[in-house]
Amino acid sequence: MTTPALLPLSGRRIPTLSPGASSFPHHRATLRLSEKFILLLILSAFITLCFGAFFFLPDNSKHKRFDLGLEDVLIPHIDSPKEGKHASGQVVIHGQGGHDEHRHREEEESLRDKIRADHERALQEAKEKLRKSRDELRAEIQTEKNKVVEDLKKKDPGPKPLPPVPMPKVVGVSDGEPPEPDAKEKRDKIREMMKHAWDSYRQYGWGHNELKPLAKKGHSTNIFGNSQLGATIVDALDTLYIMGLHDEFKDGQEWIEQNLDFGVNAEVSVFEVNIRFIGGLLAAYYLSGQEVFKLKAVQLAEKLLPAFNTPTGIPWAMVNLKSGVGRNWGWASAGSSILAEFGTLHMEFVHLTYLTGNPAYYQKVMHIRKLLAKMDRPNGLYPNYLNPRTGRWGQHHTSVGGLGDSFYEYLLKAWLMSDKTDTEARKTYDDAIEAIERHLIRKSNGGLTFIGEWKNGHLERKMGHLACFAGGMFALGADGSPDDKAGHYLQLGAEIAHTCHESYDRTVLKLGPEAFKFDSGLEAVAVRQNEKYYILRPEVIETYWYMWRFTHDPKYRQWGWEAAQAIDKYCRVSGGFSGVKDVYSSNPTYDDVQQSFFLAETLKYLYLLFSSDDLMPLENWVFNTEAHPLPVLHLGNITLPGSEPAQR
Ligand code: DMJ
Repeated sequence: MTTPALLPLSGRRIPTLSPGASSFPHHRATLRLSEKFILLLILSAFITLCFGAFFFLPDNSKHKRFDLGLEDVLIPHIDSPKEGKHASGQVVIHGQGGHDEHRHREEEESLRDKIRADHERALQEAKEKLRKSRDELRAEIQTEKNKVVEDLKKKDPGPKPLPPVPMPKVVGVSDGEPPEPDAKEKRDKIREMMKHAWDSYRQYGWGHNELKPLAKKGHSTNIFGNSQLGATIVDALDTLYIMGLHDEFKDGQEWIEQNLDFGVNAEVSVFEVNIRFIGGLLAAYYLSGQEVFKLKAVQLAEKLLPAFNTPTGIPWAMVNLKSGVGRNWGWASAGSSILAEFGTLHMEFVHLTYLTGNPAYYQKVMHIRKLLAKMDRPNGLYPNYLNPRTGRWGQHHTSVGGLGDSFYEYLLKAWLMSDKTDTEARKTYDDAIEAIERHLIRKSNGGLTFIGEWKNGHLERKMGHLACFAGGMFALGADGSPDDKAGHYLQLGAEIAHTCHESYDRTVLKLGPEAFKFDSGLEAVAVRQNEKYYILRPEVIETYWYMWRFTHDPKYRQWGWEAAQAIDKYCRVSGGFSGVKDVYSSNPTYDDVQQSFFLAETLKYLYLLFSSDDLMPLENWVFNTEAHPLPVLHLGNITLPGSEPAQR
């Protein structure tokens, strides 16, 4: 399960060889080598002895035989000054007679002396070797072996070190202590909640993906392929760092160094692993500067690449980390891939290309963008399903909530993350939002702005908790929107924040349901039992935070605090925090899952809401859809490798 640890060595990185692991092939090579060495030794001694014996034969016979051989092979035949073929077929050079003959004799003599001296020296060396004791010989062989191992190490320095890239300026990783004592107190409380969530996981679920806070044991779901990848550790790292929980951060880092292995036979969700693991590891790397996070992110990213081997280059939803075999969710329309899944890779993949110099990541996401740009869009809307074999849309269902949400988010964030140079992404975002506003956003009879869902030509007046993130997205995208509509989009963000707050406020627990309706006299309330749950989701609090940053309207802190109190009151148990099954019941039952995104997102957004704005300023950081902050890449006139015409 362990991977070779990397240690710095004079500016480069080479693997430390663990015994019996990566050193094994070298060991085999040296064994073969020592056998060869002994054979060679014996052979050279034998040959030398033969030659030696030959030289010590009586002079006459020795000279005669030698002359014959040399003449036949080396000495030019003297006949004519031209080169030509002898009757025997040998190539001969014809010379001039007596003087030459004398010179040849001298040359022959000196050559003979040289050969004799060489052979005598070789014989002497062989004799000395044979005089050496076994131990001396062994020691010599060992020295030779070590030399070979060293040479091999030099030739094979293990995993290719990543190219040095300028670390983007990481601004705003400050303490962020708010000047208002009241905000400080609330922030301390959020930090305490994070401690409780982390400590509980540490105690009962360490190494598992998530925690069952009531059963007090590990938990996992199919998005992680039922393998123990420590999702909560990876997802929580940057929150711990931002909150200054450095011992806990170190604990997490140690687990990752020693245990996080992606060579497992696990079928994982490409999207979830990208946003939680790659996003989490990259953010931890940028915040802490610890190389291990970057290396793990790259190792994992390599495992995801086979998912793109489809006829269209639209990735499969799932991939087996070991075999690289991909497939789609059984429930997805007509074997389709999901818009919010294949459309939520851009931020992380651009950073991967930036950090590794490998153009593959950038090219994969740009290929997806190009392919989507060429497709017809019903009413300008993007359906949630796209078949990766045929390249055709599946069911015409459009949503800014589940299945669609972060696709739109990443168009905007691609532009922001590129220091606003990726204008293609911005234009695609603007066009998509315009169509969404025209076809999906409505006002309820009670005056609440909501985002419905488009299903086969019909607007469903239902909004999911997931769609509540869009309030923050509209506010974040306000600046830079076309036709001077910045004020309009900030207002739209505020209206969505208000509606989502209503969905919380109209429940018994003051926590929002999974989905709520604006139909038949209903205003922001859930109807079906299976829509009444709250699973510690972040989207409403996320929107409060963005709205706070852009307006500093104190109501957003107030609303955030209401949610924090409700979570602490109704979701907190002795073994962590749990989701609840019915937010309209005063006596709710627990779902017994502490989701990893509770630590990655919900608590992070709450903490930032009560911090000063100089902690993670939005000019320098862009939060991925799992709230993992990635720095804006001020690439200037540097082009990313692969930014030439995209290929697959
Ligand atoms: C998170 O994993 C991400 O925010 C994702 O984009 C949507 N759902 C969950 C949280 O609800």
